[in-house]
Amino acid sequence: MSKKPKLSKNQQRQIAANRSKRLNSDHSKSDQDNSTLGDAINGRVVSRFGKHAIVETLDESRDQHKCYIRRTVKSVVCGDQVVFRPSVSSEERDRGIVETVLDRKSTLSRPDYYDGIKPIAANIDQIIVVSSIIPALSTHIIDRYLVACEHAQIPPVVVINKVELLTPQALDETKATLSIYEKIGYKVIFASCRTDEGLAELSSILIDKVNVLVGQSGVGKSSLVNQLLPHSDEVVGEVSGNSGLGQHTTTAAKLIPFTLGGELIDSPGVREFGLWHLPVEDITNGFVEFREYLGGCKFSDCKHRNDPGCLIRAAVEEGNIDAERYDSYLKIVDSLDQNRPAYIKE
Ligand SMILES: Nc1nc2c(ncn2[C@@H]2O[C@H](COP(=O)(O)OP(=O)(O)O)[C@@H](O)[C@H]2O)c(=O)[nH]1
Ligand SMILES: [Mg+2]
Ligand SMILES: [Zn+2]
Repeated sequence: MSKKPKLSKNQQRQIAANRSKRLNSDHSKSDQDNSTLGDAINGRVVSRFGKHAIVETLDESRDQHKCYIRRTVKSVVCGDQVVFRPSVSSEERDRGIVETVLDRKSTLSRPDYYDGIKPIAANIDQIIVVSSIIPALSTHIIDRYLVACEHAQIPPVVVINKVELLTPQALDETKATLSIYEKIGYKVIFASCRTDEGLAELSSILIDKVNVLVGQSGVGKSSLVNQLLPHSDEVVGEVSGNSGLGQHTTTAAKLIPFTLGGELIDSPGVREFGLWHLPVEDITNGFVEFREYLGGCKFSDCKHRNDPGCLIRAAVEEGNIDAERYDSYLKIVDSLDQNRPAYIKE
């Protein structure tokens, strides 16, 4: 049960109205005198905070401009492709302005108590799902992230970190367990920040892509970023603040180039992106190996449990769908009902 008070529809509407009134009232600077603005050009948002965005030009120079955001622009997030007018004034307080946001090819979102589902980053090419041997390897948690990636339609890669802690025999067993992911089309990389195992392979798949790293606290995300970006100074061993529902993440998402190529979008909000706000059908679709059977069950509202004529269940029994993945699926569906906030209908 959520500890948050339940608000009525009317109360929620009132809060949203008050909020947007407040946001619009102190926006006078965002429509500053046009004489300090240059011609409109294309750019990309590399950082987003408060009423500002840092926009980088797309040419070799990659000049960065601090910009306000035009009132008519609904949302701007890190990774967005935008049209903006840079400031041509020498006054530090003058800013450029983001005029429009181009269509996103992918969006990472998170639930927000007042605003519903809120985008947190855009145009991500690949999600690195990090898991580790210690505290404990959980394929169920990997499955949850994979579903979220499938839903966002962003290809994931699975990284298992801290493998130097395993005996050769235990490593073989772990590889056998995880071969199920390779069978259904996911790449799995076994890595160690201690021995550098797998890091060259990981580096090579990041090149030319905008990446995010997700995974539970303690699996080694910051350690991996430090290996891939030696000057990044990520704090290792730090548990990121609980930026749960309704609380705003204070650390801005930012886009950082990797030393060997490719880029990383990082922020606590991005790292914690999850799937509890999804409807059941999206969970089902998020299990890629289920897809070929969907629509074929005897009953159109099949829950894929003990329903007669269920093709998913039959595929599990025949060994065509991995039983652990199927259990994982049921567990995720069961967990949804407990976590779904009042404003999202099933
Ligand atoms: N044994 C071992 N420990 C690691 C490895 N990578 C990270 N750690 C340790 O795991 C802990 C959590 O790492 P951190 O990078 O902060 O994880 P994050 O919470 O995902 O950012 C720290 O004590 C790291 O030193 C690894 O490859 N092997
Ligand atoms: Mg960390
Ligand atoms: Zn079914």
